[in-house]
Amino acid sequence: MEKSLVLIKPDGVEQNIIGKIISMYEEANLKVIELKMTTINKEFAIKHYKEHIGKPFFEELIDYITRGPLCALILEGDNAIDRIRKINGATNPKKADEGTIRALYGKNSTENCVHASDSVESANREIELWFK
Ligand code: 3AN
Repeated sequence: MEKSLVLIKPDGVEQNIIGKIISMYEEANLKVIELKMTTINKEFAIKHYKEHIGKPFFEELIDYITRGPLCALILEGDNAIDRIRKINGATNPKKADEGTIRALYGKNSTENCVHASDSVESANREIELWFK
């Protein structure tokens, strides 16, 4: 069993689609094992997105992720990390496969509704950061 840190980011919360998004994971047999609503500050956001420091979209990304409440979850299941990223779809919603969360609800490459860990190492780091 694998665990992944998932965020329903502020644009997802603003659209009132937390339930719809969680249903898509549950229908794929992924289990919610932790869940909380929280608003993060810039210092925490920089820790979460530290691999993107210096990229052209970094400031915009930090402003966006701190602008309001988000929903943080730990999901668990077989091959959870890869399967969740498939359910989420490509970073750019215009390139995301039909039926994925980002294709359905994402606005652009910054405001793309959801985050999910991209490896076992980042899942361990992100779970420690968000839930310890
Ligand atoms: P993903 O969330 O698909 O793994 P990452 O880890 O490359 O994407 O990027 C983290 C976040 O940074 C994305 N979810 C998105 O909000 C933002 N982002 C990534 N690439 C871009 C880009 N080219 N322009 C604007 N924002 C971006």
